[in-house]
Amino acid sequence: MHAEAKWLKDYQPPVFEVMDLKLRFELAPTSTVVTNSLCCQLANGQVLSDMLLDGECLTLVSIRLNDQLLASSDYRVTDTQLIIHQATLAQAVAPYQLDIVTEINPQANTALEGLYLSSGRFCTQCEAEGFRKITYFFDRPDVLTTYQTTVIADKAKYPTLLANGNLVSQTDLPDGRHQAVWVDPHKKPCYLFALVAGEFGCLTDHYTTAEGREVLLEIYTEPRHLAKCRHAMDSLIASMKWDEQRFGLSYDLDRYMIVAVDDFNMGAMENKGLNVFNSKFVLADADSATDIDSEGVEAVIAHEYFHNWTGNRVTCRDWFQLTLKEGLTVFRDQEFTADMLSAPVKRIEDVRRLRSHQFAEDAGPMAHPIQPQSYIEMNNFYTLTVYEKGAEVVRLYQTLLGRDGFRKGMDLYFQRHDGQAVTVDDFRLAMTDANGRNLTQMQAWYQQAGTPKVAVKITYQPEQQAWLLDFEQHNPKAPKADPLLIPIKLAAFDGQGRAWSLATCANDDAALTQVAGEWVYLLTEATQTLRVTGAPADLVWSLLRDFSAPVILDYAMTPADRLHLAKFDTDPFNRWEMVQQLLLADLISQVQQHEAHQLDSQQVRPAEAVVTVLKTLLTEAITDSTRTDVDWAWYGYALSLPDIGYVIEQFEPVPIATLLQVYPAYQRALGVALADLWQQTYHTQTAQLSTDYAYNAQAIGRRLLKNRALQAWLASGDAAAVTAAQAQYQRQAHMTDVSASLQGLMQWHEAESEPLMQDFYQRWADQPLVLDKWFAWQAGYGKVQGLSGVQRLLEHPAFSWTNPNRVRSVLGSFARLNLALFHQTDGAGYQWLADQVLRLDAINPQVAARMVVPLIQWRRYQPQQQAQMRQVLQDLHTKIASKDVFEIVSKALE
Ligand code: 0A1
Ligand code: ZN
Repeated sequence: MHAEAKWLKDYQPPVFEVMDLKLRFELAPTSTVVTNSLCCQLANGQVLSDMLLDGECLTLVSIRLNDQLLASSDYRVTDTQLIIHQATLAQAVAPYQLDIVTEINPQANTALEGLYLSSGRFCTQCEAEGFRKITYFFDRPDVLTTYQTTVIADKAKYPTLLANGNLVSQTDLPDGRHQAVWVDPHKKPCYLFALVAGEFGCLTDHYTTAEGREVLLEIYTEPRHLAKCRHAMDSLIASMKWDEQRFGLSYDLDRYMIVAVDDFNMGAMENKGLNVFNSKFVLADADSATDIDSEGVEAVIAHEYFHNWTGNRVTCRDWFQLTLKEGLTVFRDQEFTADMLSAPVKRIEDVRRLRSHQFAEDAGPMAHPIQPQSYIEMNNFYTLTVYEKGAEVVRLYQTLLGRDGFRKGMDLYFQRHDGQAVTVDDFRLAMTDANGRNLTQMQAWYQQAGTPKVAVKITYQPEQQAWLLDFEQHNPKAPKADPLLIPIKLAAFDGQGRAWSLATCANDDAALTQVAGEWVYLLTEATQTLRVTGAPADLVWSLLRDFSAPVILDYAMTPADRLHLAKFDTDPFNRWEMVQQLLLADLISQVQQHEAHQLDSQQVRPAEAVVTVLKTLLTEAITDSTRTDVDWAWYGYALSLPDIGYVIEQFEPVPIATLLQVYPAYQRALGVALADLWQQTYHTQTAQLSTDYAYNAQAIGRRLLKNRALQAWLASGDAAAVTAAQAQYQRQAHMTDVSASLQGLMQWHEAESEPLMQDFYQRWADQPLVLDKWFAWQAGYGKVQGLSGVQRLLEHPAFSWTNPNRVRSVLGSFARLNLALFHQTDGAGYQWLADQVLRLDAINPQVAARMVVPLIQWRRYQPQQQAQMRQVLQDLHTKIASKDVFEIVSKALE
């Protein structure tokens, strides 16, 4: 296969400017007719040339130019373009009025890009380049125009007809059809276009903006799911209010619509005034959704809403700027969730995810800067790097400038660029100019792939009472790259655990500044030393507090210092971090000993220091269990092992077979060592939780800690834990508890989980989102039946290759969680996944490209796994049809 890459350096501004676009859809499942009336002229300073309109999988019916039917010699059609010859245009008078009629087949569209059907309902997905599968157009984000959309369909089958903007008319037509006309007054790029038609129920509410605009809020879903939309609506209202309070940003149309569909490639899409969502991020009630699901709904609803300003009002010049809207919008949704629930816990969750997944991406063959330089398939670049690392880079501005300075920068950004398609440099300049700060060095964060490392050495000179903190930054993926601007938030605590004020030290280092009451040391050079004089000898340094930059801190702390900070640090993030580092160091050392044959799995057990810390935490949690001012989720996370994904990253090469023995053995031993305390924590937290479900930080935190304790107690093998988990399942209090009991049993007592899993299936067979869990748990934790058990899931009548959520729940969970089967020694796990990717590629390349990712890390493993994975990838490379999978597999084999 041959596929061309697109490069940022080749960017050219558009030749034509579009003044207006009118679209008319006559909807029918296998043959929808699209009439596109577009009015355009040469853009400023451009000279006439051929007009190139993007279009794929379209059947051209006719083209008129200024009302004259064009002959086939006036234009040319390729697989990807409609080209109207310069000579044809030269004979016409500008502005050019083009009327293009095409036909498409939504029912055959299993790639779910463009116009497609989800459970008989029409919907669209245009980002990144899906609009070209709907009609011929300039499918690029820097061509903005106003849209009028007329939707015509059978009224009985498709009673609801929606498009962007405001509804201007709705009329009945002959033959049982009806039509709706929508007008979006805001200029937008075509990736924000949306259309929806079908049978829906609708939950409505209202919001009055700070500017006094009355906004109608509507959530559309399958009628039977209407009762599950309340949480999404509350989240939307909270987001609208938050954006006004924090950023002074109000909504700008009279209507805000959200539509939930079951078949969707990603989480959701911020189309102007008409968001289309994967139903997973809309539907949630206590019975059917876990706390994590509900938090996901709240965050994604907010994320899409926030895009209205960061993405829609100010959009991207080209797709290389994707992080301009995504990094910024993820940062905004993170800040929102922090304000809604618990800020430290949200930070911990985000950093865990970043380290377990984004760091791996940044260390593997798909590593790219947050502003990539090239791509073959843009859809492959909706990555953790662009989104999550991008959000960390936006956070750096706030860390450097403070909240007020950041807000000033945002205000200037909107003042300058509202209605424009801009670049990440424009964002940086707005931050720079609003604050009078030179932020040129921030540019490097956009240009380097790889996770930077910051090595720290700390020494004390008693004669001078001076502390020397030596910092050295380097990026293994970009060894020659310029140094980055890295803010290190820091503090120090004395022997009694009292915070030592850096203000009292004699210090004239300009790189040490105070931002919003926190000390920040700015790294700008490859090596730098901070000298702090007049300070006592017993200080323990707390570095990179609140994870102030997305780097790997290489700092060999003593276990005693870690324990000291775990106890006294005033930054909850770093207190958590210290416990995690103790656990991680212990785990790594046991894996190494096992590799060196100094230890077998039976002998794996946590070090005394680890047991002591966890014991202290558990005892606190038990003693304080009635208190209502405690962040219980913090305890839940502090008492959890580092993700296996993060542990895997600590090794090169990864001794996967050993790791897969040691990690569960360690979990088991930790369960045994503290079994009584896990049990008591479980019971004391259960006693504090009301049987009624409440969605707030306290209750969520208590459930998280309680279920973490159940997990650990189950791992201990104690029969009483099994009974407790079974009883928790039988109580059916809410999905958070049901899910925790089943997952715990499946992981540690698979045989006992079986009757409950059957019961679960009976209860939930008609609820796709809940059934996804049933598939995911078996694919992720089922071991007894080996690979054939996973294969059987694909043959289950409820499995569907065309539903991305279902596919992810089996293939995704298998490769991410069922590591023992995925890495089984004969390599059959790799082969199985590759076979499924190949099959999926013919149906939905975008999702197939995501599913292949676990295989591309092959170079990180030991020779046997390397050879097996490489073989499987090479084989796939020769067979694959889509450029989506091709790009990823090619990069992996480079
Ligand atoms: N812009 C959306 C995510 C999204 C991206 C690509 C899609 O299709 C390829 C769909 C949705 C967001 O950030 O929410
Ligand atoms: Zn987004």
